[in-house]
Amino acid sequence: MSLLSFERRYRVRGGTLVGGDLFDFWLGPFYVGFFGFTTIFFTLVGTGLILVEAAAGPTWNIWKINVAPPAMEYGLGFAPLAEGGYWQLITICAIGAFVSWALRQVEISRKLGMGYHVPVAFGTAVFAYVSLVVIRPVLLGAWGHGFPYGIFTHLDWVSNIGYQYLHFHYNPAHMIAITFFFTTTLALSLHGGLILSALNPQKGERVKTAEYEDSFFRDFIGYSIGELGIHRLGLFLALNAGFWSAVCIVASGPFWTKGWPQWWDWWLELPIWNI
Ligand code: UQ2
Repeated sequence: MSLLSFERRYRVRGGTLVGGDLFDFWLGPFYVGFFGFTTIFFTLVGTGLILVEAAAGPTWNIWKINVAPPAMEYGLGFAPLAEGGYWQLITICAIGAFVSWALRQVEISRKLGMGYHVPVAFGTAVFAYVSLVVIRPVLLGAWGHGFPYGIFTHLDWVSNIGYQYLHFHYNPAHMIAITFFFTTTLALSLHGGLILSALNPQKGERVKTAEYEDSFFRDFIGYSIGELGIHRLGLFLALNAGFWSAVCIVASGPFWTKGWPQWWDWWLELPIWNI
């Protein structure tokens, strides 16, 4: 079945969460849906607000443009536009666009009778962002704890928060997150390498089957995780990378205020050292 005839066959009505049949149509290759509209709406408004704030700011240098969150004094209230209000509206638009994008994935999954793995995966990345600009600021009592929207300024923010906890690499959840990020790249490089080695042969060579892929890893390390298994592992590793990133930053402040090196004092305080 060619791709076009497949798409015609599976471009079915229904599966919408909101709006019934009203938004249930395609624009060229794109499914629209209610959440297609809300995605476009929030994206245009949010991007427009960034441009408005940039126009009021001191520079058009792309590296230096900055949209700062409100000062701590505003707590969890609304700030005047030029004093963090733009940041607040832009954050609302960003979350609106990201959540709309995820719900559009849900509608397409329902339409096709597929699992929700894609929106769950994307939702984990959205959760990591929301933990930085909503969950942690709310737990700390001020929107000023959110990170600034600027290329250099968000790097400065990360650096400053790191130093605030003396040595962020001692944060155990940060360690776990990094380990998952690195293991994700290991798994994807193994998988990508294996698939290309089998399915993209030299001119005149035959494409190799899944048995070759299994045999490679059985010969190599005595174990093959399998065609389905490698994708389960990849999703597991990637979701955990995002999840533990969220945990490590929400822990910093709301649940731990000292330097992260001191967290490890529990080891020195174990009663066994007093024997
Ligand atoms: C595999 C397999 C694949 C793969 C890969 C493996 C046929 C096409 C990459 C090998 C992966 C293993 C053994 C797991 C490694 C574990 C970690 C934590 C990185 O067996 O089956 O399918 O792509």
